[in-house]
Amino acid sequence: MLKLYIGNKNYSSWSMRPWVLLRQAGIAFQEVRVRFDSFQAGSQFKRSIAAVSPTGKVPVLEHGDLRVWDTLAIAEYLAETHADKALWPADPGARAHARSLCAEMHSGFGALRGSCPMNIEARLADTGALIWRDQAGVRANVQRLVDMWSALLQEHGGPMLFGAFSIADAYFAPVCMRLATYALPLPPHIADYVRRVQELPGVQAWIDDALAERDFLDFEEPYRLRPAQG
Ligand SMILES: N[C@@H](CCC(=O)N[C@@H](CS)C(=O)NCC(=O)O)C(=O)O
Repeated sequence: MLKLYIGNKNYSSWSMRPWVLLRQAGIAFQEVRVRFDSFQAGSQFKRSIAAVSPTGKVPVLEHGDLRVWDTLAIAEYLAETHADKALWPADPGARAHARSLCAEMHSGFGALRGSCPMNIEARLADTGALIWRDQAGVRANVQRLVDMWSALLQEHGGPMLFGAFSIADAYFAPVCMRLATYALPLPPHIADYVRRVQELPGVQAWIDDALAERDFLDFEEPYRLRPAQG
């Protein structure tokens, strides 16, 4: 049985990607949640994760004696071991394109990631409006997403980036959550894609768990003093 080590579902954008991929593809796995804490050396999180990964980070996939860390490596391992699930697009050109996007996500979008950390439970439209007004880097990152997604949705006809759901959509699922939380301005066809991603059963299951978590962590909260009511 595959085992996936993840962090808090409300906050851990990297954990969300392989979890959504596994769930959406219908691959059975066991989830092991390692609660976030300060990330200081010697913290409970670091001690727990040190037992399974040399990086001290989540996600980590365990398959028997094998451990795979880093999201892209996990996605590639799942694609290789579950060829029947077509996790990458079938066409080699489309597959190379999808890999480029995931690599770009992995190493890029620093302004959006830095200024708009994932926080599924929060509603931060006013904060998002200030970020949008003041941060050209965030506006440029969102424009890149709009250009990239528009071209793919047009080329492949939707509903997902390469037609059917693929690793690329799992990769951008946490980005969709950020765009929604901070209510960043989007053209209607891109807002529709964001909504479709949020409505995928695998994403919905993650969101439901994140909302049920109720684990407010100050160090993950640059914009809030307390959790949402209710
Ligand atoms: N490149 C890594 C990034 C993993 C990562 O940064 N994970 C965060 C949680 S979302 C983490 O474990 N942070 C702990 C730390 O920074 O000490 C991947 O793709 O998996």
